[in-house]
Amino acid sequence: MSNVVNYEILENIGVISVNNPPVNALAQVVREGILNAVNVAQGDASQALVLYCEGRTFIAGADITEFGKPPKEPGLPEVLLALENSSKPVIAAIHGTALGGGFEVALACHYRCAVAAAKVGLPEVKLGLLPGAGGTQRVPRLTGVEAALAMITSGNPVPASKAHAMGLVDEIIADADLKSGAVNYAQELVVSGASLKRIRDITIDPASIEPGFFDNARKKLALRARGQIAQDKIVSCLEAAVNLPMDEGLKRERELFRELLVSPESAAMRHIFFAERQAAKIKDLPRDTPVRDIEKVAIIGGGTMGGGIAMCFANMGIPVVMLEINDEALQRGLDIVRKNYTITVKKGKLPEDQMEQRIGMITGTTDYADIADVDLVIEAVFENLELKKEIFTRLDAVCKSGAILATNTSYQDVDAIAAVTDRPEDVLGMHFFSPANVMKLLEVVRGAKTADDVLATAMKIGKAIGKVCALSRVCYGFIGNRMLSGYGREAQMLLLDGCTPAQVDSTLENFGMAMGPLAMSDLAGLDVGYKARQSRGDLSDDPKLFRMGTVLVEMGRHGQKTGSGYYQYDPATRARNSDPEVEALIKAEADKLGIEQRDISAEEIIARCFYPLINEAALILEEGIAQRPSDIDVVYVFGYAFPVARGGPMHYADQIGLKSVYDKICEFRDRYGEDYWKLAPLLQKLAEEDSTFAQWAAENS
Ligand code: 3H9
Repeated sequence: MSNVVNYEILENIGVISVNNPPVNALAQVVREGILNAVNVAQGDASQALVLYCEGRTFIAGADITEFGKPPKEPGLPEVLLALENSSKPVIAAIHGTALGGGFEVALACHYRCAVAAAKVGLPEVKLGLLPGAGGTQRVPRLTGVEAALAMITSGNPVPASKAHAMGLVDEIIADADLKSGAVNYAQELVVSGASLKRIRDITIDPASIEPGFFDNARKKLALRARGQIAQDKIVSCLEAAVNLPMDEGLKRERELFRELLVSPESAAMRHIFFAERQAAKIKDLPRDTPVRDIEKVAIIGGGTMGGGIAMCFANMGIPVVMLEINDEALQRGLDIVRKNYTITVKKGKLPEDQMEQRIGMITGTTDYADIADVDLVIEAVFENLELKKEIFTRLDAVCKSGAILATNTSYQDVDAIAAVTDRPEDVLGMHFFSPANVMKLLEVVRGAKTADDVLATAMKIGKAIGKVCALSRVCYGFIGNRMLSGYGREAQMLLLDGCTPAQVDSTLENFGMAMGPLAMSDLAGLDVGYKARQSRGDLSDDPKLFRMGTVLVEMGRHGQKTGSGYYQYDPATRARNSDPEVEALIKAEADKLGIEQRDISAEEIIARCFYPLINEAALILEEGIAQRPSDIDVVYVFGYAFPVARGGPMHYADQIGLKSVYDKICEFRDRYGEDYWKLAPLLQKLAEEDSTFAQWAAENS
């Protein structure tokens, strides 16, 4: 037997132990090892079998790195069949996270026991897949179809206690040592003469399903998970679980799993899975770079951003001091935090006592002396470089030696901020995205002098508070906002060229964006962009540039907050409606500028809006601002709601082909001029070599 899977007999129980770090994924050697062990156990003295995993977790799923490669025997279904058909009861002993194929292994066993801290789940949908080894057939037989639908289409893991209540887990093991606890449980089952409980023997009565249930589910999912084709196929599998015998249901599930496995959506989502983990690694920092302890945090500024950041730490039980300029502003900040938590409680996502506990983690002050002992300060005041410099001068004077001083700036020069301190090595950017307690992305901005342990600490604490971290060097807007500039510009230019706001937004929403750029500007406030443009000296004075955004603000149409912007908003429901007045206004502005309006295709809208992102990203890579193309994808998927099923702008560009992106940009350059469409040399080079960003990354890793 391989070292990866061991088999031993403890008293009268055969114990199969899997040891395939880091997460015991079901690589070929694991599948083969389990199959062999089950076969051996059929002829030995054991009276029951326990399937147990060493290390931090039970099997966390199929080995995703094997997807797309030629399949190797034995396949997972064969292993599951052997477990299910064992003549002796098999008990899965779960700790950590039993996920995907790992949980499907457990479901093929006759019993499942788990430690209280364990979680079980079928997260395949997050990889653009569906559970391909019986999950869609066995879970509904235990939980009922509705609960199974919720579990499989969300992909979210379920804690052991809930799984127990749902019937997915038979026993919670209280022993500190799971292995011996599971062996004891197995012995109890043997003594009681427990039967071979096979989930396949349960049938679901089709009459128990309300008419229209599956159609309604499909409609809801199409809205919630735009562009994610796996959702619809999961519904089909559940229908099969209700209407077909088990083996036919399994066959249907397998067919649909295979279709998804070769889909571009799943390739994109698997790309993002690995990209997210890769982004957390800093190329020139060894994995064992020391980190500083973060036990107390200060947030400077109690606005929406500061309040959201404070919540991220409070949620993890890390005490936070919020510092504001005066008592009134401080109270406002603390009130924002309470309001946000109250909304979460009302949605049923947080028990009230936990809300009070979390709010209790956040104290307030107006005195810098009160933050002298914190380990990390995050400044989150408004975007004014002089103000930020003033704050960092004060922080330098008051904070203890070794404290990390971070700015949450979205645009400003982190090096200029660091330079006002006597400890630029302790300074970096930690750029959260609004609302900070919700958005997953954290751009960690490395200053010219930022120390290695400061960076490593920021990455670690970012992960601890549930963020996906990506590293950026210093430039105006860092990775994300720097790229965004061309996207917003073209969305507005398209209006002058003949599009309506609804046409631009709905095209990009059909592409998969959660919200189109013009509706998004209305949400953020058109005055925000207007003010930001006024403070920039480097923008061209071309009257076409950001024309409609400027005109609307000057008319008092600031977006949702004034009830109108690019759209009109229903005061009661906030629903957006096209506004003929805006459409006439756009036409009038185009006339004034001598622009002949024309019909514009969806294809052009997509290219005009997204290709500037791709071109700017190529510059960002060449300049070394981002470490890798996949980091840029992570920034866009987690910070800007770029559709995960497209894999981020760089993966998307590789899929369409860089030559085709390049040719289109050349066409736009010839039509609109080099000021707006200046080709990135890296994009040109890769296009001419018929290469991809992924290939470039592999050569430059
Ligand atoms: C499936 O099961 C299909 C079946 O239905 C049907 C089959 C027929 N494979 O996340 P971490 C690596 S689909 C290969 O940082 P954590 C990961 O890349 C699968 N590698 O740790 C990283 O590598 P590195 C369904 C994997 O503690 C390292 O392990 N299952 C896999 O924060 C540590 O990962 C899932 O989707 C894998 N399955 O979180 C579960 N999983 O160190 C996916 C991880 O080189 N996994 N790696 O960067 C997870 O959600 C998290 O990894 C987990 C641990 C919660 C388990």
